Amino acid sequence: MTTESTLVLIKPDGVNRGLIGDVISRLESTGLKISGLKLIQIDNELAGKHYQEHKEKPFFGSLIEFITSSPVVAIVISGPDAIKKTRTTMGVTNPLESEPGTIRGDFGLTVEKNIIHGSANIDDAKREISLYFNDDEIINYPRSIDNWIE
Ligand code: IDP
Ligand code: MG
Repeated sequence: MTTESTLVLIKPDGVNRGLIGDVISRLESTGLKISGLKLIQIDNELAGKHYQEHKEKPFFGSLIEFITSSPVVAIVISGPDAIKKTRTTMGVTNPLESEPGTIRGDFGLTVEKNIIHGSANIDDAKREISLYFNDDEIINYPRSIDNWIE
């Protein structure tokens, strides 16, 4: 078990469909901790940096258009194995293949508009968190329940 941090985005479809609360509630109820949170309008430059690994993909243009189409909620989630636990809670990329009970499985229909982003690994998490948050926007604080989840 390693304590780590991951970047979550509630994508434009999640924000516009009124799912911010549901998504945050599911992540919070795992026991993971919110250590950074903001509403942000992603511009083309930030979108390109965020999705740099997909630059050559046929869906890249559409993905950039989608992720810049409205504000998103950016969240830093921290705790034991936060990266893997967040990905498991999200479901897989395609909501059609995501199990019921996962965020994408319960709320999504199409592979592009799949509600939520979560960093894939520790290097991506560090890089992505620094794209969205300054150091002083991330707060490490103890919760009285921490002893019950770690
Ligand atoms: P992930 O979000 O599960 O890590 P990635 O493969 O990293 O999935 O893709 C990033 C995002 O790009 C996906 O969440 C989805 O919004 C979009 N995407 C991935 N594959 C496709 C596709 O085949 N068509 C359209 N959009 C896609
Ligand atoms: Mg990914």
